[in-house]
Amino acid sequence: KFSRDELIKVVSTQMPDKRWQHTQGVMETAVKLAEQYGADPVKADLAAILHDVAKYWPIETLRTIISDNQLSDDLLSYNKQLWHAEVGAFVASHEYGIDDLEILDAIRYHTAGRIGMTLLDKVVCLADYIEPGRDFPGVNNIRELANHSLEGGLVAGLDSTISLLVSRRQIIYPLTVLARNDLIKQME
Ligand code: DGI
Ligand code: FE
Ligand code: FE
Ligand code: FE
Repeated sequence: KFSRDELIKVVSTQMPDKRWQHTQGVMETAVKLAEQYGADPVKADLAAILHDVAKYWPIETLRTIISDNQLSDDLLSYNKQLWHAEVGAFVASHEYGIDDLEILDAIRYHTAGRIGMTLLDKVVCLADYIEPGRDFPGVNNIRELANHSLEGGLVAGLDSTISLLVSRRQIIYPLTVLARNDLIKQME
């Protein structure tokens, strides 16, 4: 079992400095959102530390881990950028001894989202959009919405991703659309 400090060490050494800075931003933001919206800040911190652990692994390594371990292999038919989340949850469990399913799910669904996102899923996914280092068109609007509504901020984040994919005529992973629709229903 890894201590928090050990996790920080092993995660930060498998990514470029810039990505580690992003991760630190997600840690800080996820803890704040957890405190504001009633999720567990300790779990939010751990999920944030690990969420992008596999982001810079070779794409063929990600593919092999997903297919050899019967992970959600429908992902393999969709954008490669989705794969690091599934593999991140797998290594958190199998390499780093994380046995808390809530933490593992928050890592697993931090990119795609899912139907019935838990409080912790929402906190980590939204923190990933709005951490202080993020700078994309519309990010300030999402930050503002996040001050008032966890679901509202997250829908705006997913909308920005979906719009970007549409504008590039890229395939959208269906679960992302289902996650977005489900969050809107929760807000009604
Ligand atoms: O890993 P990060 O860059 O911090 O953020 P992320 O895990 O949310 O990133 C993923 C990228 O995945 C994002 O720039 C958009 C891209 N992507 C490609 N297809 C999809 C997708 N994201 C979602 N949510 N759904 C897709 O179908
Ligand atoms: Fe990610
Ligand atoms: Fe991230
Ligand atoms: Fe406001």
